[in-house]
Order: sequence, then structure tokens, then C-alpha cells
Amino acid sequence: MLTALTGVYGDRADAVSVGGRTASYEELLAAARAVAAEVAGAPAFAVTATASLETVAAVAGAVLAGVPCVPLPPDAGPAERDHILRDSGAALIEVDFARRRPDWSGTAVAPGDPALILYTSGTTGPPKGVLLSGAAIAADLDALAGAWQWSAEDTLVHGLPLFHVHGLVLGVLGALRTGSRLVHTGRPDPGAYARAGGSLYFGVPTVWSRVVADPPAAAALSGARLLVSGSAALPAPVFRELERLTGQRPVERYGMTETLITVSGRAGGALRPGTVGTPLPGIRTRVAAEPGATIGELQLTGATLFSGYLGSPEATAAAYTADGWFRTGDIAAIDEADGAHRIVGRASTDLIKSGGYRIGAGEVENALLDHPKVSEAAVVGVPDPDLGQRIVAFVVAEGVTAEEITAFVAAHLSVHKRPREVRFVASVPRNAMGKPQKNLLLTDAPARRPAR
Ligand code: MCA
Ligand code: AMP
Repeated sequence: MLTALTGVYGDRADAVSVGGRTASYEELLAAARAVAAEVAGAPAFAVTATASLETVAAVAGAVLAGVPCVPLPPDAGPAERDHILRDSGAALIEVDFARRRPDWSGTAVAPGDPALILYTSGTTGPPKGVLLSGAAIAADLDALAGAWQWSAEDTLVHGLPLFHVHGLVLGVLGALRTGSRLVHTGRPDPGAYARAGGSLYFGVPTVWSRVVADPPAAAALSGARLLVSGSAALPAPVFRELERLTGQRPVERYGMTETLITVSGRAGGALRPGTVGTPLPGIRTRVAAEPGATIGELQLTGATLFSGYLGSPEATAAAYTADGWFRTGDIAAIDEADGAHRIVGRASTDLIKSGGYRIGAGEVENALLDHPKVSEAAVVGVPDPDLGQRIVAFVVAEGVTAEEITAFVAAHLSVHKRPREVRFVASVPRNAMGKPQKNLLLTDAPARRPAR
């Protein structure tokens, strides 16, 4: 794709702009070829995925060389970083955007080969590597280009992290596949979105909620062609405020790291708050509801699905039903009249979505339990107006402050996995099996001051 773009728009000096630095497709291709030359033949390679041209070059280089890239969250603490590097076996490389390696001649890449390995949390245990093939990514981007009428005429603007599907697959590879200009704002701030003058904008609901809280920034987006929300549920009031302030209804779409984006509203189609549209071409969905019920687990099949969890055939098998449908773990309803999908919630409360980030309660609990003063821990996501959910940790601990506990988690895991609130309790209520009863913690656990 990048090679083709170079032929058509090679002299577009501002083809890709990230955090204020710009590059033409030719410059980006040269940097990507240097990466491809360096990693060719390796099983995988890792980069610290800062919001930078280097990360864009690394991912483009991975696709060229047919070697999967593992993007490391730049704020990942040492434990998370070590786990990802050890589990993937990827060597960490430094990308030098200015370096030229003309000796790379290219290899034949099979579309089914993994292009990315993205680490994502389950309900328990450390994050798992999700293998995404070039073919799945291409199928998804082409389906989305159709649904959103996304083309080389567009300027895509976003400021999302470059180590997840939203910012990296849609937000970088999507721009390179459609040939739209890309402006990455560094961070997804309303003011930066307003100044970027794009036609197509991506954001998680927290970003859109911050945009509507800044009416002049929202008004500046009224000239855009399409505002797209995803990664978590967009609250209906934010949807309505966006429409009021920008004159347009946002398109909502639904996806997962394991499935890529599978359900979406259409540009020019009916867009209703609380619905995420209909399946993209090539995707089939069903709701596994109990007899007589209309809501149940959303299950799906299609060409955009992952190739498995790295090194975990059991976990991969467990993610599918006996008849081969992927189990999303999301509870959904499908409108009988128009097929619009509504995501009602998650089957497990142990997967938390905060600011669009997916966080496993078990991973945070394990980090808390590593603290010598913490004897029990239970982590929950509680509703939050800005983040959707915020992480609250209930701990049994003596002689340690909430700040010390939060700092301890931050030293192990990514910043966004830190509890926003630590509540000290006398004990964690458990059922007969010893499993924490988290609903009781939220309703009636007595708060207790920590003993110093
Ligand atoms: C954060 N801070 C904290 C804590 N957490 N301080 C103390 N205790 C904590 N627990 C700090 C931060 O470091 C930051 O400091 C400041 O508080 C503000 O943090 P926050 O409120 O989190 O705001 P933010 O940093 O601006 O983050 C909001 C965000 C971010 C920008 C919306 O959550 C984000 O980028 N979300 C996107 C996630 C995403 O891309 N998900 C896609 C997954 P300082 O200001 O000093 O730095 S892919 C996916 O879901 C699928 C496939 C799909 O459908 O898309
Ligand atoms: P991740 O693997 O980080 O991509 O997180 C995937 C999860 O995000 C899904 O299983 C859903 O719970 C949630 N999600 C993504 N998009 C939406 C959406 N538009 N509405 C509600 N939930 C969403």
C-alpha cells in the first residue's frame, strides 16, 4: 500500500504528521524499508510505541517485511514490559527515521502471516498476545473504507495511543491503506482536534465527552465529514451534544482486539444513540440468548478475526463455541426491524473499560498482591462520567497509604491500569468457593482508614 501511495502521491510532503513532525510517503517508505531490512527473518520485533513517526515506520516496516511488530505501551511498567518481551520473544529495536538502508530488496509476504501482535488483558492473568494477520487487517480496513466512504480525499485526525487496534490499525494502517492524509495530534485533546482541520475524526467516548465540554472546539469540527466513536459505549447525552454542537451525528462502531471492527454505523445511514450499527460485509453475528430472552452474548465469525493467542492454543480454543463462533463476552441485542446492534454490557465484570482501555481486574489484583503490605485485593470498575468506568481497588492492608499503593501499581503496569481510588476494607467478602463477591464490596463494604 505504501509503495503504491508513493507512486501516486510521492510528493505529498505532509502525508503523515505525528505530534507536529511530518513526512512524505517517500520518506516514510524509506524509513519503513530500513526497519524491514533490520528485522527481516526475525520471528517478531518490538518497538516502544510512542506517538511518533518512528512507530508509524515500524508498523509499515513490519508489513513490508512480513515480520510481526509488537508495539509496547511507552508507559508500561517493567513487569508488563518484561512479560510482553518474554512472552513474544521479540527483540526491542530502535527506529531511526533518518537512516537509509537501500539494500533491502523485499520478501514475498503471505497474507495469512501475522503483521501485529497486540497484548490485551483477559479477566485474569497477564495480558495475552493477539496475532493479527495482514489479511484480517486488510479485510477490516476495506470494509470500514466502504462503510465510512473513507478515501484518499480524507484527512484523518486522531490522537489515540499507537499500541491498540483503534489508534494503530484503524488510525495508522487505515490511513496508509486508504491513502488519506494522517494528522496524529500527539494526545487526543479537543483543542488539538479543532486545530487540525480534518475531514474524518476518531475518538474514544472519553475524547468525545471532553470535546462536547469544550463548545468552541466542538464547533470547529462542524466542517468535518465524519466523526467516529468506538472502543467503549458512547453515552447518549454525549451523542446528542455532539449533534447539537457540530450539526452531525457521530458514527459508532464496535470491535475487539481479537476481532477488529466488526459492526458499524454507515456514513449517510441511520445513526441512533445507543446503537453501534450493523455487521460489516463478510461478518456474521448472532446473539446467544436464553429461550425467551432477546439479549445474550454476541458471537461472530468472519475474515477479520485474529489467528489466535500467541502460545496459548487452549485460550484460543476457549474463545470459540463448539460450532466455531467467536465469543465476544459482550452482551448485546439486535433490533429485529433494522438489524442495529446494541451493546448492553459485558458478561464478566472483571474486564474493565476505562477511557477506552481494556483492563483485566485480575492483572491489577496480582500487582496489588505483590505489595508486601497488601494481604487481599479486589478490583472493580465503577461508573465514571469521564472515563466510562474508573478502577477502584479494595484492599486489606496495614501500614501503607493509598498513594503508595497506587504508585506501586504504576511501577509495575501501565499508567491507565493504576487504581484511581484505593479503599481500605477489613476483609474481602467471598462466596463458599472463595471467589470475591465484588457486588457486596460496592454496596455495603465499610470503608476503613488504614492503620499507619
Ligand atoms: C492517570 N493519571 C493518574 C491515574 N491515572 N493519576 C493518578 N492516579 C491514577 N490512577 C494521570 C495521567 O498520567 C495524566 O497525567 C492525568 O492523570 C490525566 O489522566 P486521564 O484522566 O487518564 O486522562 P488522559 O491521560 O488524558 O487519558 C484519557 C484518554 C486515554 C486520552 C482518553 O484514556 C486514552 O488515550 N484512551 C484511549 C484508549 C484506546 O485507544 N483504546 C482502544 C483500545 P499527566 O497529565 O501528567 O500525563 S482498541 C479497542 O478498544 C477496540 C478494537 C475498538 O473498538 O476500538
Ligand atoms: P479491546 O480489546 O480493547 O479492543 O476492547 C474490546 C471491548 O471494547 C469490547 O469487547 C467491548 O466491550 C468494548 N467496545 C468496543 N467498542 C464498543 C462500542 N462501540 N460500544 C460498547 N462497547 C465497545
